[in-house]
Amino acid sequence: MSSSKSYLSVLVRIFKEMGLKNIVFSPGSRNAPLIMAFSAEPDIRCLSIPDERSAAYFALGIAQQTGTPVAIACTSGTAPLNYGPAIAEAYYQKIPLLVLTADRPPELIDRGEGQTIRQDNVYANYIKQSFTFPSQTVTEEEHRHAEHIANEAWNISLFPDAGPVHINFPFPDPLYDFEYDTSGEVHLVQPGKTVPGPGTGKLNELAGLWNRAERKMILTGLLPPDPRLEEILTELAQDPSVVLLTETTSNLYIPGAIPGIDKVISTVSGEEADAFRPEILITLGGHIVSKMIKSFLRRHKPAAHWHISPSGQQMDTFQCLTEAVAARPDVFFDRLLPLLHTGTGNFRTTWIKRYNRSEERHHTFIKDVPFSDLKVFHILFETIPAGASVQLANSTPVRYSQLYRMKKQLTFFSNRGVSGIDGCISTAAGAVFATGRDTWLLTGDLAFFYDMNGLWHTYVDNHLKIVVINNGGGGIFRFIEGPDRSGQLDIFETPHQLSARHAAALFGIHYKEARDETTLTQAVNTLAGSGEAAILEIFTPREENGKILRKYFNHLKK
Ligand SMILES: Cc1ncc(C[n+]2csc(CCOP(=O)(O)OP(=O)(O)O)c2C)c(N)n1
Ligand SMILES: [Mg+2]
Repeated sequence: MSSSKSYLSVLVRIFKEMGLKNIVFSPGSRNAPLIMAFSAEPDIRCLSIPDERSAAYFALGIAQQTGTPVAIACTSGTAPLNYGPAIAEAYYQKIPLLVLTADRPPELIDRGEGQTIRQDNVYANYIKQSFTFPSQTVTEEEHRHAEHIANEAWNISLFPDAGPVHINFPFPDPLYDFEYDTSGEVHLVQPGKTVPGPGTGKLNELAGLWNRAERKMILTGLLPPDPRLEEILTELAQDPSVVLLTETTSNLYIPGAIPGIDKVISTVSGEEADAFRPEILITLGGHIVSKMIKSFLRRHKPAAHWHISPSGQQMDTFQCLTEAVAARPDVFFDRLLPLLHTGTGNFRTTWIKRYNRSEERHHTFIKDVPFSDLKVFHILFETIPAGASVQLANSTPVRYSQLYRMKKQLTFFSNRGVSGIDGCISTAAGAVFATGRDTWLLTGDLAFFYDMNGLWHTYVDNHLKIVVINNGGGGIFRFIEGPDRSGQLDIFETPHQLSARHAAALFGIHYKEARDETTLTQAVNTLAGSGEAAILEIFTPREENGKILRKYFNHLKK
C-alpha cells in the first residue's frame, strides 16, 4: 500500500474487532487522517460535532448508556484542551472514552507553527494512560507497537474500572492520503474480564466483624441499574442491625431502604448523633451526592469503613477507611451473604422511624408550598412517565431529586464525577442518541445557557425532553451557607432575565413554558406524548426558592 497514512488501518481494525461502534469527530485538517481512516470502516458510526467540549460530553453520554468505549477525535491546538472537562468527568465517573488527538510532528512543536501546543500527556492528572502513536509502521516492530497501543488503550479504558485513555498522533503532511489496508491479520489482546474479589480468608474475617457489630450501614453512590445487586441488598436491608441508605442516582428501588438521606440527617441533633452512627460502614458505587451524610460521617466516624470497587480504589471519603475491597459489589455481597448472621438491636428502627416522620412532614409541607423549585420537582417526579430515563444537571436539580421517594421506575444519571454544570445538555443528548429512550434532562438555567452548544449538531433525538428550571440565576447560592452573608450574592448568583425560548428557536426545537402548577402538569403530559424533542422552561420565584427550602428543612426538624 503506497499511501502514507494507511498504517492507521491497524488501529481502526483492532478497535472495530474489540467492539468500537461510535466515533465523534470535531472538524479540522490535522485530524483528517483519522476522519478518513475511521470513515473507511462501515461498522463504525462517524459523527461530527463542531464544539470539542460538547462533542466529548456527547460521547460520554453514549458510553454512559452503553458501557462500551466511544472514541473522540479532534485537530491540534486548543481543540484537545476543550476535551478536558468531559475527560475529567469520564475519569471520575469511570466512563470509557478513547481520546484521539491529532498533532504536528515533534520537530514543529514550539517552533512558531500555528495551532500547535505540547500535547504529549496533556491530560496527565485525569487520564488512565496516554500514548503517542507511531507516525509510520514500516518495520515489523513498528507495526507490532501500533497494534500494542491499540489493544492496550482499549483494554485500559475498560478494566478493572472504566475511564478515559489518550492517544496522540503526530501527523506530518500530507494529511489527505489514506487507503484502508485490510490485508493480513491484526493481533488482538483480550483483556482481563473479571475481578477475582477477596479470598475466603478475608471474606470470613469481614463476615466475623460484621456479625459481631450491632450497627451496620450500607451507603450507595452513583450506580447504573443492577437487578442482582438490588436483590441481594433487599435481603440485607431487612436485618434489624443494618440500615441501607441509597441515593436517587443509585437506581436502587428497595423496600426497607432509606432513599431520602438528607431528610433524616438534617433532623439529627448532636445528642442523638451516636444512635445514628454506624460501627461498620460499607460504601459502593460512584460519588455520594449528599453533603449532609459526608459531614455527618466525618464528624461521627464509624470504627470500620469498607469501600467495594472493581479496582479496589482506596475511596476514603470519610477519613476512616479500613478496607479497600477489590470486587464487583454484586459479587462481593453474593459471596458475603451466606456467611452473615441476622443481627439484633434497633439501629434500623432508629433510622426508619426518623425517616417515616420526615416523610410525613415532607408531604404536609409540599401540599401547601407555593409554586417554587421545591414544588416544581414534586410535580415533575409525579408526572414524568414511568420507565423514562432522567438526566439530572448539577447544582440544585441533582440535590432536589434526593428529597423525593420515587414511586415508579425512573432511571437516573448525573455527571457526579466532577459535578460541573458545563456539559449537562451534551451528555443528555449523547445518552438519548445511544438509547432512543424518552430522556428527561432536568437542568437549571445557568447550566442550560452554559451548554446550549449541546444542541449545536444534527443528532438531537426526538426523545430528548429538556426541562429548564429558570430561577433567574444560580439559585443554589441562595440556599447554601455563605454567599448571602458575603454581601456579594450577585457575584455568586449571576442573576439574569434570559429565556430559553430563543435557544429553542435557534436550534429549531419545540418550546413550552410554565409558570404555575396547572400549566406545568399540562406541559409535561403534552411533551410526554409528543414524539419530538422539546424544551420546557419553568419560571420560578428567584428570591423565594432559597427561603422555601430553608423553611422545608426547619419543618422537618421541628
Ligand atoms: C463548570 C462549572 N462552573 C461553575 C460551577 C459552580 N456552580 C455550581 S452550581 C452553580 C449555579 C448553577 O445555576 P443553575 O444551573 O441555574 O442551577 P440552580 O442553582 O439555579 O439550580 C455554579 C455556577 C460548576 N459546578 N461547574
Ligand atoms: Mg438557576
